[in-house]
Amino acid sequence: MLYIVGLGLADERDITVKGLEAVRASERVYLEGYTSILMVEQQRLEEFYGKEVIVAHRETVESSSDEILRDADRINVSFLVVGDPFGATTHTDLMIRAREKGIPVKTIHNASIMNAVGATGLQLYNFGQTISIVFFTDDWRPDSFYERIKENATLGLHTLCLLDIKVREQSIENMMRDRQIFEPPRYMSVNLAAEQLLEVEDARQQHAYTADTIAVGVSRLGSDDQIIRAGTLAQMRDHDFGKPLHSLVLVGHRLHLLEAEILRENAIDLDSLNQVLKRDYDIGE
Ligand SMILES: *[C@@H]1O[C@H](CO)[C@@H](O)[C@H](O)[C@H]1NC(C)=O
Ligand SMILES: CC(=O)N[C@H]1CO[C@H](CO)[C@@H](O)[C@@H]1O
Ligand SMILES: CC(=O)N[C@H]1CO[C@H](CO)[C@@H](O)[C@@H]1O
Repeated sequence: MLYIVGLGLADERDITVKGLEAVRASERVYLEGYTSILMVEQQRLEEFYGKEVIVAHRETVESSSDEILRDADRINVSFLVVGDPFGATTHTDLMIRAREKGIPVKTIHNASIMNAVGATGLQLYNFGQTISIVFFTDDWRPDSFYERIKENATLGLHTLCLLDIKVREQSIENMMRDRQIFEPPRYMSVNLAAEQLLEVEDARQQHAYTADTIAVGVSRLGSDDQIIRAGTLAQMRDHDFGKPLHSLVLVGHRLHLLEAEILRENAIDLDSLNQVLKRDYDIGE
């Protein structure tokens, strides 16, 4: 059996009981090390699970799926995924390869940012499409998310923005020389995401959002030191959210009374938030 196991959001103890049983019954345990990061060391996972954990980087999952699936028609292999297996990236590729080899696959879910974002007090039913924001470079500033935010905004829906993570990036020089030397990991902050969003709005000028659009910045969701703060996009650009991982929600203009109440509770600055709520948002029952 190939078990694809969601690990939850924060630490080694977020795994479900079912997930832990699968891991303990597996001969080999892989940890997907690229779509996201867990806030704990690999060693703590190994101690808690009582198993060696092999980190599978992007290269490994794509080029060594044979190795990952080796003998899984006879033994159990677990593939651990931070968050939920079907959170941001799906693992369809690995599932298809397993199926081709006649290996049964079982998925064990756990929390991911896609549902944990409900901790902001915004109702999951009122979210539109999720978008990803990547680090802009001098000559690569992809902004296709803009159209999708605009659609959300038209319907008054909230938009979850997943922020870029760069791990195991190689410099051009190291890549050309085929040296396995990697740059330090980078995690996009709420500050940078807000800045890039505002830059795109400045360029497009179609009012999908403005510096006054209300947003909720979150960091380390699911951990003991999580931060959830609401304010305008301009405030998101400056407020300190501390260590990674960060995510951002753009708040749609149709708000339930209770959603507005929790935004106020989490306000960076209550007066300015109230002003914008009153002026730009439709608060209903
Ligand atoms: C695979 O896992 C299942 C359930 O977790 C267990 O019953 C079974 O004995 C395991 N198979 C092997 C070969 O370890
Ligand atoms: C969504 C989900 O299944 N979350 C579970 C993740 O695991 C923890 C602990 O094992 C559970 O408490 C959550 O309910
Ligand atoms: C195009 C559109 O509907 N834009 C709306 C997006 O949401 C803001 C509030 O966040 C509204 O003021 C805009 O009219």
